[in-house]
Order: sequence, then C-alpha cells, then structure tokens
Amino acid sequence: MSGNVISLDGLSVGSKDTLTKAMEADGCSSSACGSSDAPEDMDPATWEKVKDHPCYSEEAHHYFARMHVAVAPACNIQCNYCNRKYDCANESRPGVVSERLTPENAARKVIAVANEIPQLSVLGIAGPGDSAYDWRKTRETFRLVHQQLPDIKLCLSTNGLALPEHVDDLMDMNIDHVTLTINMIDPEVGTKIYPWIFYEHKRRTGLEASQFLHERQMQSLDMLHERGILVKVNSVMIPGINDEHLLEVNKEVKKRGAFLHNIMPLISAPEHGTVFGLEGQRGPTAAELKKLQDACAGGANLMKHCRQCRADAVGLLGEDRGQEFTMDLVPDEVTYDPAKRETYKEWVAKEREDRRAAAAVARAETDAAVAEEAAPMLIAVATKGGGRINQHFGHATEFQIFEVDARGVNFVTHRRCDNYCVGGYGEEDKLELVIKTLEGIDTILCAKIGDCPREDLAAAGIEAIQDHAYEYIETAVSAVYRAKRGLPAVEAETA
Ligand code: CLF
Ligand code: SF4
Repeated sequence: MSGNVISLDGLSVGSKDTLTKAMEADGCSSSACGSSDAPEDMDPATWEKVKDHPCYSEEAHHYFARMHVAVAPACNIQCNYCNRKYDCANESRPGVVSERLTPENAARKVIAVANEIPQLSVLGIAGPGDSAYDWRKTRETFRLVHQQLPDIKLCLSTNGLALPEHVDDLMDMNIDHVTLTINMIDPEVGTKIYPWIFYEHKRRTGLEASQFLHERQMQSLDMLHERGILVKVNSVMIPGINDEHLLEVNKEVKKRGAFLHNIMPLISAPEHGTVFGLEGQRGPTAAELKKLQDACAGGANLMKHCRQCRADAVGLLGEDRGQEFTMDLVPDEVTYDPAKRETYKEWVAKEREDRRAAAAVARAETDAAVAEEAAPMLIAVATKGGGRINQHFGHATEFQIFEVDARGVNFVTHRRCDNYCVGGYGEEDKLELVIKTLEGIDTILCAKIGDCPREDLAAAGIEAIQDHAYEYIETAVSAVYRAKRGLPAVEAETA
C-alpha cells in the first residue's frame, strides 16, 4: 500500500487506523467472509451495473459519490413546478442557481473532482433543462469524459420527450443508467402539470400535449428496457393532483421494466416563481409520502435515499461540495490521476464485504424479536458515509433513519436538518430544529455529542448515544435495539 496512499480527509470512515487496517488486510478479515456476489434479488450483470452507483444502490450511497454538470440548459416542456431560472426540479431541488458549463469545461471539472474525491463514481447530467433535448451538449460532454475517465459511469435524467431519437447513442456510449421523469400515465392528470410541450418545431398544449408526452415517455421506457439500460423513474408527488395516481404509475412502470421508482416530494414556495409556487400548491408531508410509498409495496422497487440534489451537486448524496469546484477554482490544465480512486475502490470492496457480514450478524441478532414479540424501533444515525456511525452530532446536516425489527436493520429514509454547530459553537434555535426533525425518534447514534445538546435532547425524550462511535450502522443499531427491548444476546459465530 505504501506509495499509493489516498487522502483520508474526505473519507467517511471511522479513523485512519480502521481504514489502514482494512486496506492492508489480505483476503477476508476475521469477521468478513462475506462475498461480492450480487444480492439474492439481483442477477450478477445487473449488480455489476449498480454496485458503485450511489442512486441505484442504497448500499453504494454509503461509499460512492456523484457529480452533476449543468451543460444543457434548454428544455422542451414546461412543468408547473419548474422555473428554469433555477434548476430542473425533476431531479434537483429548486431555488439554487447552477454554474452553466461548456462540455469542455465540464470535462475539465470532472477530472479536477476525480483527482480530489476518490469516492466519485458517477457523472450525471440532470438539468437545468433537459439533457436529451440539448443532446449535442450532453453527448459531447459524455464523449469527452468517457475518453479521459473511462471508468466513470455516465448517467442522465430526462423528461423522455426527445429521448427515443438518442437511444442508439446511449448504447454506443455504454450508458446504462437513465432517469425518466414520469408524473402521470393519464394525460388528463398531465394537463394539470404540463401547460405545453415543444416537439419538432411545434408547440402543443392541453390534453394533446400531455397525450403526446405520455406516449413518448412510454416509448422511451420500452426502448431503454429492451436494450438492457437500467431505468429509474422519478415522479414528483403533487398532493391533490397526482398523489393517488402515482400508485398506477408505479404499477405501469414496473410492468414496463423500470429498475427503480423514486417518488419525490414536490418542493414548492412562492419565491421559486413557479406556477405551483405562486398558486400556493403545497408539497406532501413526510407522512403522506411514506403512506404512498407503503401503498406501492409489491410494485416497482422504490428508491428512498434520494436527496433531490442540485444540478451542480458534487460529493456523496446528502453532502454538497460543489462550492469547492466552481470553474474559477479549477486549473486551466488538469491531468487525470487514477491512483486515489483505484486505491479507494480496492478498500471499498473489502470494507463492504465486512459490512455486509456485520449486517447479516445484526439480522440474526434481531431474529429474537419474533419470539419476544418486540416492537419495531426507529433509530436515527449521524454518518458521513462508509456505513458507519462516524459523525459528530453538531456537524450533522441530516440524519439517516433506520427501522429495526425481526427483519433486521433497514434504511427507511433520511431527515434533513440545519447544521446545529456552526464554527464549533452550538446555536439553540438550530438545536430546536434538529429536535423537530427527529420527531417520533427516541434514539440517535452519533460519534460524539456535547453534554448540553445531549441534555436538551433528553428533555425532548430523545436519547443520544455515542458509545457505538465508528461501528457499522447495522451492528450499532442492532445492539441498541436488543438492549432497549431486552432481547437475549446471540453468540457470534466464529469463522
Ligand atoms: Fe445524478 Fe440522478 Fe444520475 Fe443520481 S442524482 S442524474 S441518478 S447521478 Fe440521485 Fe440526486 Fe436523487 Fe437524482 S440523489 S436527485 S436520484
Ligand atoms: Fe423544468 Fe426539468 Fe420540467 Fe424542463 S423537464 S420544465 S427543466 S422540471
């Protein structure tokens, strides 16, 4: 390993010691005779496509980062939740302006990021605008990046209207991840979302527009599926307009072979200047979103770890390091150095086997919950990634929520909060926001927490525990669950 050391500063693991040991271990570490095989519900070829993609694999999002480049600002439809002065709200939260890039600058930026962030595995083009409509810029960006960084996965997000013409290009460029935003399969519903579309020099409005868009979206989905390209369908949940209808969308996209369905809450406020924002159309509550997700059980697999990231986001999902890589900070000449990323990938391969083995142990440990009829529990964790409890409470801008019961420890969702600790000092009003964010949760696991916030949390009925710092999430959550529910200890199997 000497001579090929990666900077550990940006890595999200417990300690340099932990990482170094993991990196230096030969073969299986003591508890880690897991395997890199695909999970039971996935064939090996599909697993190979998704295992390093932070959006397509919940596991991967603990280890791998994406970046977006905003190269394609034009759009061929109008969504009532979008104001293109900002970002494409299909894939990004509105209200944040992106840096518009030429394909050449975008490629330069990707190299600069890849040299600094070894977790980078995916380049996405996700607004503002439609990547398939502004195809010349999208294709040129992908071509330049693929030429210089062939192991970066290319990913695009589109409304699907212009996509069918470009599916062969996708195949030529080995692109195997496409996100289609599909908000309806009933054009009547579409009339409340899309005032117009523009196709082949013709603007269409009303029912005709939605009917045409629907047909093209279904055609896109079918064409991609036939070619083995993995499709994630994004749907924006708009209460009173398509919320109940999304159940039908979920069934239909499953039937047509979508790999994942990502139901995203509408983010809407008057200051965004969108039709919905100005009309006062609200987004769904967390409870409404969860209810819809639960109702979709048995349909297309749901993505639940989406962060509705910006169109110029950089970093692990949930973190945004975009401001470190604005074009004024990117050198004029950049040369790709693959060493850090290769070393990081080797480390992840071993680490995720270790973690998978830990998760299996946690599952076995929680089996006792059946006999004891123990109630499930929601536990919040503060993590910087790597699947570990490795973040200071005061530095957390979001908490990941895990449900634990007899089925094991399962990721449910994340909850965002404001950063409580700014410049090393806590601020009471921010702690209040955190407490609100954690409503319904009675335990939080973090790497460290000060006495004052711990006491305030306790007063609000939330126990903060730091004894499991740097452990795997599943191991820690299982231990806390068993202790709190009085479940018997399970003898660990020795290899
Ligand atoms: Fe970007 Fe989208 Fe590709 Fe991911 S994001 S283009 S599939 S690389 Fe991911 Fe961000 Fe959610 Fe999108 S968390 S908004 S789903
Ligand atoms: Fe906006 Fe994206 Fe809809 Fe185009 S497809 S109008 S950029 S949200």
